Amino acid sequence: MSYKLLDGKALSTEIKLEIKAEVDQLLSKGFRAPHLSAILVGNNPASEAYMKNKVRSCEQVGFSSDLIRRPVEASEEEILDLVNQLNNDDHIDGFIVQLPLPDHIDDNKVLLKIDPKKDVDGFHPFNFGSMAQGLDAFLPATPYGIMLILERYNIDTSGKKVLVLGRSNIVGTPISILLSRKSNPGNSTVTLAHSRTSNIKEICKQSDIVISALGKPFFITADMVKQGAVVIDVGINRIDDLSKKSGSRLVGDVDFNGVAPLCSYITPVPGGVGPMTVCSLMLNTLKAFKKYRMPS
Ligand code: BQF
Repeated sequence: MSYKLLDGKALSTEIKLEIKAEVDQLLSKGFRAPHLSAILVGNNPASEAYMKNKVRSCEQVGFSSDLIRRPVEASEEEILDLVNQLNNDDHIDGFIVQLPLPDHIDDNKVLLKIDPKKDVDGFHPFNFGSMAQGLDAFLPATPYGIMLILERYNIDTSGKKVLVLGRSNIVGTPISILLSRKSNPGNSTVTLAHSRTSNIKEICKQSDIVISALGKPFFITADMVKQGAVVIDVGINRIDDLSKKSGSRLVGDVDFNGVAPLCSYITPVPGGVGPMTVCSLMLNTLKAFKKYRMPS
């Protein structure tokens, strides 16, 4: 039937223009531009692509930024020292450590070392806890992006049955918390499903809103989706496609062609949640600047 696309690409462009206008205002008042730094360890091709998106978005909104590269052999101690330096650098409003880190470096140890005031990815347990209690916090970028999509498209979440697939600290767990809260978007009845959940198909078929963050291409098929459902596809999976020059293409967790005709709203991949994730990082950086760098 006729579904509406939740166009994250267009929405992120719109929000980035709003951020740019705010940055121009700051500059005209004599403030410096907000600054985002990023640490990239190694040269994982997906991470390189994500970093490019982030640096380009900084340019679009008028932030200054810098990408700090370390070789894949960098020691954990070296990265912890670097985090400490960025924590203490007054010219940096926020910074991120691009994940995944090489196996010999403990992600959690590094994330714990980030000053929560500069933690614009919202991964520090302090920000996670503040978010869970409904206090002011940096929201993790992907859940924040999903909330923005729901808000700007006026999707009613109150009293709705939401199914979240995947329980990562970065996506599944926080979005399930945010949508459970007494807020708008929010006030949903949330089910958090994962690899040990039985009857996923049945639960999915009864859900008004499905948010998939599994990383399994074509996992959500038409037989699992209720007529009129809202489907948010967080998956970013590269699959072989010999019809493409590159030999591959990106797909989500959802069999888009089969599922979309059943939906009231659905996000595409690419161009859905992904661009909103990057946009949310810009919003968090602006927030860090305003909250901790401006006189109140
Ligand atoms: C799009 C990410 C998994 C693990 C680590 C636009 C991005 C992706 C897709 C992007 C992601 C995913 C990022 C599209 C950043 C989102 O057009 O569909 C932008 O750059 N993302 C990341 O930094 O680390 C990840 C996913």
